[in-house]
Amino acid sequence: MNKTLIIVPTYNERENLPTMAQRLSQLPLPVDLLVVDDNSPDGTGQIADELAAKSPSIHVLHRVEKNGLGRAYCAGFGWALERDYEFIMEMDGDFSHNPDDIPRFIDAAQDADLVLGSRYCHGIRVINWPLKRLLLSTSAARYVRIITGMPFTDPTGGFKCFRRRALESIHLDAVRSNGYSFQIELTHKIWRKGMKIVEIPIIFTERFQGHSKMSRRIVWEALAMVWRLLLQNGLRRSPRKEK
Ligand SMILES: Nc1nc2c(ncn2[C@@H]2O[C@H](COP(=O)(O)OP(=O)(O)OP(=O)(O)O)[C@@H](O)[C@H]2O)c(=O)[nH]1
Ligand SMILES: [Mg+2]
Repeated sequence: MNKTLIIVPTYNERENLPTMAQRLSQLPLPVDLLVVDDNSPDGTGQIADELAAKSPSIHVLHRVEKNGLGRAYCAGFGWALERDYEFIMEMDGDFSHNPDDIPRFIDAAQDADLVLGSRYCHGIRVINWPLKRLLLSTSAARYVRIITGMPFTDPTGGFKCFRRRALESIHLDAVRSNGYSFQIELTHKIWRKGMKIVEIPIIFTERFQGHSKMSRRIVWEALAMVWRLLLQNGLRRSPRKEK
């Protein structure tokens, strides 16, 4: 067993998964892969099982139905915490996140509780997004910063590395959100405890095929979640120790 686990939630990623597994196995540092598949109709789960049968560093969690990214990640975190992983990462399975960035996350995580991959620190690095989508994302980032006081440039990003202690400090069962607000909620829960969070720059590449999952519902969920987080933090815009 390696010390680092990369959790990749999948829903219809059969074209991407084998290449992803191969790219991970070629990294300069050894990592384990956990695929969390929500019974993908395209058979991604079966492909994951075949990969796992060939490699002891690949694992699969099967879930019965499509239940959203947030639920899939929480299941993956629970699985990781039952084992001895020290570095636990979130990463998309569609190559929007570049697996070659993983060693930089692990470097930064030596001295942090949570490392956030940021598209927006020191400039904007997003490939293949319409301007509308980019404006929505950067405005969301500003909104989160203003309301909650969390000083990060990219709070909705989904390329992250948690130290074990950071995940152990939160009640995964109490995580409510599922869309982009899931990322905000998790980071806020760790930040308000006063844990150390750092950002590193990443390049995000939107998949060139398929449709955006962005919907009004996801936006509303995030808008409302930010206020709930402010309340949960006693209306403070800075970290505090929780009891
Ligand atoms: N297990 C699981 N994985 C999912 C679910 N929804 C998306 N994923 C996976 O999560 C990763 C990111 O999802 P995408 O579909 O690229 O969604 P996104 O990047 O947030 O959305 P767009 O950029 O708007 O397309 C991919 O690996 C997906 O296969 C889900 O409900 N369950
Ligand atoms: Mg994507």
